[in-house]
Amino acid sequence: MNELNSLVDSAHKLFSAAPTVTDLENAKAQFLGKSGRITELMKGLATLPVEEKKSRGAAVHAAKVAIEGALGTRRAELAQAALDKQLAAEALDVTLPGRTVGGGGLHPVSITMERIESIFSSMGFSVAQGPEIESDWFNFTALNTPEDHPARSMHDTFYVQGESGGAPLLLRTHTSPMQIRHAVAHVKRHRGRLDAGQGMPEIRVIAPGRTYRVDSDATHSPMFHQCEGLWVGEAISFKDLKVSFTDFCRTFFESDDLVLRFRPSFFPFTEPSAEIDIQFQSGPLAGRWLEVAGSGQVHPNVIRNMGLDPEHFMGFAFGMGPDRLTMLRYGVSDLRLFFDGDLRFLNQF
Ligand code: 2NM
Repeated sequence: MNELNSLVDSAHKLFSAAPTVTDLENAKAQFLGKSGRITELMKGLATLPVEEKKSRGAAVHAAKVAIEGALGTRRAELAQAALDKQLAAEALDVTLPGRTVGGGGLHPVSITMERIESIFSSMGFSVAQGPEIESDWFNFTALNTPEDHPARSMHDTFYVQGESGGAPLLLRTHTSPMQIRHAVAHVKRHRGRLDAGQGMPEIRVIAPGRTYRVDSDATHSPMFHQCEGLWVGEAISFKDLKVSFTDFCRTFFESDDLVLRFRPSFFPFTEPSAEIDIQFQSGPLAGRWLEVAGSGQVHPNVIRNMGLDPEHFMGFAFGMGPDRLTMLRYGVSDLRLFFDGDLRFLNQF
């Protein structure tokens, strides 16, 4: 191998071995710099005779071109390596899930409440909400509940300080007082037509909300939920109660073959009265009778307290416990789980 060839060869080896751009530029200086080997050889040409200068010049030039070529190749390799490294370091994983804000959710009993409201709304009922601190009049007296009824005892009802028009105040024990309020306002609004003998649009309302009783065990909480319903018109009968409530239960439990049983009972505010039991035909609760509501034809005294004449108006009412409906729908056996605020339980809904 002649001298020029081995010069090109050693440049090639040095360049290829240069790990960084700086090393490469230093190696370049050894050949192409001001006092590099090629530069020196170029300078040496000046002293040669013309003929030799020509052939020697061409050979040195060829060597220079080869060295520059090797330099360019290595520069490109190092630039590509630097780019690859940067791309790897700055890579974005576009398949990574985004950071989400922890989502809230409705309480299982709220889900049930909304479900009840939506089903009865679709049947033409309005939704009435009102005070949880009630007067003794709306909670008991207007509902035909006598002074000596056990529900009025200190053991069963939370009384609070203060009074309303001479009547004691208490935490409502059911949501029916709201239905009385709603009915009284409805009758007042249509007083003119009633007095002119033109009748009145029917009262069709449900009253969902919190209620309170002195009671606490696996199936009773001092605060619980109720949803009561009321439908009053000129000829709203027990048949309408059966049809409406059967429809509701089958929609609520998504079960077309659900069977209902109306079992004679007693409430001061209805006559006749009935407990409503349901029976699933399939699933884990199949075959058992499960109590879901109380109901009946509104007592004439209660119709009168709504401002209506019981000789011309009648209807039905019912009351159910959304807490119990939630337990049945989801298969929960201890009511207290709903009110302990344990997110490990609540997040399952
Ligand atoms: C029940 C059972 C039976 C009821 C009665 C009334 C009203 F306002 F019309 F008098 N509202 N709800 C009622 C009737 C409630 O709960 C077990």
